[in-house]
Amino acid sequence: MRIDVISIFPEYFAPLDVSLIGKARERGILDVHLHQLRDWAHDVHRTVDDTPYGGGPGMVMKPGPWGEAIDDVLAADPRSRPRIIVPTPSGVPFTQRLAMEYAAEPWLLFTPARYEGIDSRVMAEYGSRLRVDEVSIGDYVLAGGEAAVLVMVEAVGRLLPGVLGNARSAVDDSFAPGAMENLLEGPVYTKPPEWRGREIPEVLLSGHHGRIARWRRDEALRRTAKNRPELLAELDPESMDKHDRLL
Ligand code: 6GU
Repeated sequence: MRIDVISIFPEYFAPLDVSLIGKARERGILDVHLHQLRDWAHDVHRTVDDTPYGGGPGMVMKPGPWGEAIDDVLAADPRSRPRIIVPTPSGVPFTQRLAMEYAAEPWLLFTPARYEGIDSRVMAEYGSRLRVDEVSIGDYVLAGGEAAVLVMVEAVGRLLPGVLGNARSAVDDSFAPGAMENLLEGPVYTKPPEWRGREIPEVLLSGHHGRIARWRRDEALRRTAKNRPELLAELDPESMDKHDRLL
């Protein structure tokens, strides 16, 4: 997969050199291209923002530099087209479902903004030619879209074939489609069997796979009811087990 990011802070993406995503890049699974938006601003101050039409606080990112930058990135591979992802707190929620959709794309282009966002004509212009998604990572406001891009690249990158050491680890994720869809993962334990007087749940030592699966599902239901009660309402009745109790 190819990923392009256009930003006034390309240094912000240094973490993409590290860990899971860094390894995926070394192994050629991910091809990341970072671009400095100001390279497409042509005045001496390399200006990328201006005051908002209609008044109001803050600044808006000018369409000119974004248009030229995106055109040049699109020209890098005229035989293909990226899905464009515009991070904004006003966007649709970024979910595991969307991460899986993005993981199936050959090319993603992220356009994180600072200030009050990008002149809306940019999204209208490219939205008429390619898929443009305005996406939010949660109900809070960041100073810019860069941190949101790091979040999305990590969520997408770990789904690419060959990135996770153990392909099953993505299968059992909270929010992954399947029997446990919309249930949070329950608690996990490792050695030693006793730590500071605390023992691990006995069932995990039983070797009884049926009882362990039942226990894990009960814990997932309990944790979901406690931390995310609204998710229980969305549980697919088809995915419910006859032994499920919603306590
Ligand atoms: Cl994608 N950008 C900004 N600036 N704030 C956010 C966000 C994105 N998602 C949640 N808050």
